[in-house]
Amino acid sequence: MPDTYQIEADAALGRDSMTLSQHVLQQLDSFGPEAQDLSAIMNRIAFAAKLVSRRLTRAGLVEDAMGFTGRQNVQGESVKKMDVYANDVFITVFQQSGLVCRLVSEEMDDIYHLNESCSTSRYTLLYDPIDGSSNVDINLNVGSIFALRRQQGNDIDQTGADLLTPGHDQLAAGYVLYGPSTVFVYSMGKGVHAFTLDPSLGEFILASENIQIPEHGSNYSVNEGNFWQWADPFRDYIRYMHRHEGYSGRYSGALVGDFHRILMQGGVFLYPGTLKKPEGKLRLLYESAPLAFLAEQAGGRAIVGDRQPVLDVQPNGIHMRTPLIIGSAEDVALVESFLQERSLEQAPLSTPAR
Ligand code: P6P
Repeated sequence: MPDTYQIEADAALGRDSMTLSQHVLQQLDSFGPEAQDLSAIMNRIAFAAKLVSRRLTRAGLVEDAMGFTGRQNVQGESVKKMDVYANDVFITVFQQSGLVCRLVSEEMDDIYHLNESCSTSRYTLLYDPIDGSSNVDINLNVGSIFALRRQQGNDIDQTGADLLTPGHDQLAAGYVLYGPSTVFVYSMGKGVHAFTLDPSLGEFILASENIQIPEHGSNYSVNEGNFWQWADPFRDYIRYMHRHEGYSGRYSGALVGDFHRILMQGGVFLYPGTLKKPEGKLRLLYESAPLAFLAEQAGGRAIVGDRQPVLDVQPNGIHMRTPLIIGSAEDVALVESFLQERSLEQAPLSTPAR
């Protein structure tokens, strides 16, 4: 009978040896060429995350790492130096890899073709290289968000029209949270799994498997500074939060950190449409849809302002925005009830009373 030390040592080795690439192969239950490619792609994303994490850790020490570039991106947002660095990292780690043919990034107006890989790869990576970059200069958490899609057809005209399909078509999705530790969360449609970067190994080590969002949580995460710009159902919902015990407002200004809290503790994150931006602020293809994929894989929900599931939305462009309500099933349903309430009031009288 092995002694306790041996059992604990074996458990530690077992845990420490479950790296991201091994986990992906285990998830795919295959060692075939496609599984190897997907494992290599996830490993490349993880390598990009390590480079970004290292830069963020040193940002206060490295000349010219923080602050603004003076440019605006396709979103009309001021571009931070860290946005540019992180975007360049993702391009660099996939160049000459043969793994990904096309890149779609918040920081690039158009699809970026890695032509040297397009003859061998059928994959497109869509990503927000640094989400929440306003937090970079004040050393608060930021993240990267990604989605992987398989190319449909040959995209001869290079318009990427095949990418404009609902989020159900995503092959994989995930994010990296750059916080006190760097956490890599992903799903390939078989549950949501989290890995923590062990700097001593330079590896992402499995931390949690098959994460489930609690059915309900006390957190509601929204920028209440936009209250005056919201439609009445959202104002009524926030008033309900204020008047009922058991709710806590938590909002970091960085979607990845706010969503990770919801994933682990439950609750709901909202970014409704506003008077200025009725379509909302968050981008569908590389922010809302990847997180919606994860939320549904973890037993939660994600809808847009008109109660449509995020994953059903038909994109009209690679930088399309949608409102986002995402989190625990019960807490999303509570927001939804206010949307239904309002639509019932506006509905014809024949609608049955609730
Ligand atoms: P606001 C960051 O710019 C971001 O895209 C998300 O990470 C975040 O949730 C949101 O915008 C914050 O926007 O309008 O509340 O500052």
